[in-house]
Amino acid sequence: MKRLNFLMLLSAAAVVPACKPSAPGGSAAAGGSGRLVVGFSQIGADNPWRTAETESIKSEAAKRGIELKFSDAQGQQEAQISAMRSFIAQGVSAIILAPKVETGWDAILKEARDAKIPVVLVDRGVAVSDDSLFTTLIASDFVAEGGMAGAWLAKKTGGKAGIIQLEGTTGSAPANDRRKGFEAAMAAHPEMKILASQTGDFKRSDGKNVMEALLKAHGAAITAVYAHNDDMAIGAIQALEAAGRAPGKDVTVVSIDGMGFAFEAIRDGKLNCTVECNPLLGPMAFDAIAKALKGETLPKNLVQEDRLFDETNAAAELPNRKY
Ligand code: GYE
Repeated sequence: MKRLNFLMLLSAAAVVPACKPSAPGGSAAAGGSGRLVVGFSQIGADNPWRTAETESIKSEAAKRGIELKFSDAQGQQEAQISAMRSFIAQGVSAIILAPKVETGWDAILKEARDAKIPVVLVDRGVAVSDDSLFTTLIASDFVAEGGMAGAWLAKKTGGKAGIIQLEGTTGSAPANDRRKGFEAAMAAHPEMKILASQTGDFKRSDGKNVMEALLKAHGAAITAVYAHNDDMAIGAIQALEAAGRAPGKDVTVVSIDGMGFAFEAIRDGKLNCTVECNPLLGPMAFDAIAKALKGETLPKNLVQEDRLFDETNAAAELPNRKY
């Protein structure tokens, strides 16, 4: 199967310049070697989930003999836009974009479309006026993830809790939708109260700092933490322990991502539940690019299926974790 994809891409590389005259130079010109050239604009490297995604895309490109132009925007949307503009100017055959936030992409996506360069979105969606501005989005259903976390927490706490919600990066699709899904699940439980909801920017250190401040403000009323990713949950666990609380026992902690270290925290009794969100999107991203370059129309959303893990099933899964 891998071999087949590789051959498909090679033949796509050979025909692209001929059927896409307006793509500046096509793949052969951009690479100078006849290899397919793809640009990847990544948000940054601020947590292990994102690093796992970057690795997956880099290693899949290498496996398929594709030249990957990689740009790390260090958390800046403007830098992502500049990287995309540079990929377009260099005449790449396709672009992979992991968009930091949902809004502000219309103009640059239009530039890519005008240059006939397909853009595959990975891991986060965008809010654009016209969905022909991108080829496809390969991501999890974040509303469903938040809903799964919320339903699990309601069951675990018997429908009664004082909750701190640690949100992801403000304006990002996973923060918006994980909040939406969780809050919809809470709406059915009048005694599940969200005491405070604050961003920890998907970072462990921010999760810890925010949790420290919220522990001072809400003290013993806090009986649960819902973190939009595992890193912030680990930061919150550290803050809870420093404040003399027992995360996993007197404070129920639920998060999202399903990283290996979250499984270890479940094993250690400090984290109660994690909802998986797969970062290994390289194979699907390059399959999508191969199809797009052959002129196939792809579904707008290729949804990843996510599972939930807690003390009942995490130990059996831990040895199989790939990220
Ligand atoms: O949950 C988080 C990362 O966009 C799905 O971003 C991704 C999220 C992931 O920073 O850990």
